[in-house]
Amino acid sequence: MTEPLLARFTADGYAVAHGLFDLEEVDRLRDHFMGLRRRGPYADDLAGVRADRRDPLRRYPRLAQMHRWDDTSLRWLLDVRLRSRLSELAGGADPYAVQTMFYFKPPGSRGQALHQDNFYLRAEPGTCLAAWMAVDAADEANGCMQVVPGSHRWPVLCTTGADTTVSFTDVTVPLPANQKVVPVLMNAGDVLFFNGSLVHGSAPNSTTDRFRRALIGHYIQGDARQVAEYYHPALRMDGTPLRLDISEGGGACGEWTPDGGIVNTARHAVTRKHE
Ligand SMILES: O=C(O)CCC(=O)C(=O)O
Repeated sequence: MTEPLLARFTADGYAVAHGLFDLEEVDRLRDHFMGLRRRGPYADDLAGVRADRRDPLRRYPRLAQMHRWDDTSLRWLLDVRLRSRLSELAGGADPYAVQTMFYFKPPGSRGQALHQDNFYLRAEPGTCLAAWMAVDAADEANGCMQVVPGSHRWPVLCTTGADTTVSFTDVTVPLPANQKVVPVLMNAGDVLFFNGSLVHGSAPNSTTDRFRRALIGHYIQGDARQVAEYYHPALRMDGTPLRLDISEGGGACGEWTPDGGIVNTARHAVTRKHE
């Protein structure tokens, strides 16, 4: 791993490994998942809340947990290039793999409101990590990832309602006034690694002709002893399953104070699967 990747991840809570997968490989993966989508539906598909008949996500719902039945997804989730970077970013120990997702994000589709992944995964102690691979070039027009640098130092925040005209999920996190949210521009084959507390999401795909596909792996740090039920069984990075405890919902969450601080006062609702 290059020192700058770890340094950026530590400072900002995210970092991009450029060109980690080559374009031929990404082309094959894109064809593979488009083929799976045509052959679907599958148990963990998600079009999102309030998807009316014209919503492009009705035709292209997100795939999830494909590694449980698709060998290509499993091999990608455990790929040595991801493994080596993830273990460096997690402090030297291999993480455990708990989720795959494929977002198609066709032209005209909604994005995903700002959120923190560990709100859903409830990995404890420690947190979760994501590897988000661009399958198409991603920019602001087609709804690239947006992140809040440094928010990995925040606790898991109490959620509020999201604007479902621009988000296929219905919860978001409130941000302090003037908080910077930055777009992450990526080429196909680049991988964005980010911490489970990092606030992130994406705006709609406002193009008429460009998909913004992404293949995503979620992991939990190797010292985690529990994770929400949806993510069981966790896998070691050699593919063998391991038993962890089930995290229950209802933990404390942070709220902003008027002077810009955070207090842990409220309690989360029950654990939900990652949306
Ligand atoms: O790809 C997106 O638009 C959002 C993905 C995301 O939030 C995630 O992988 O946790």
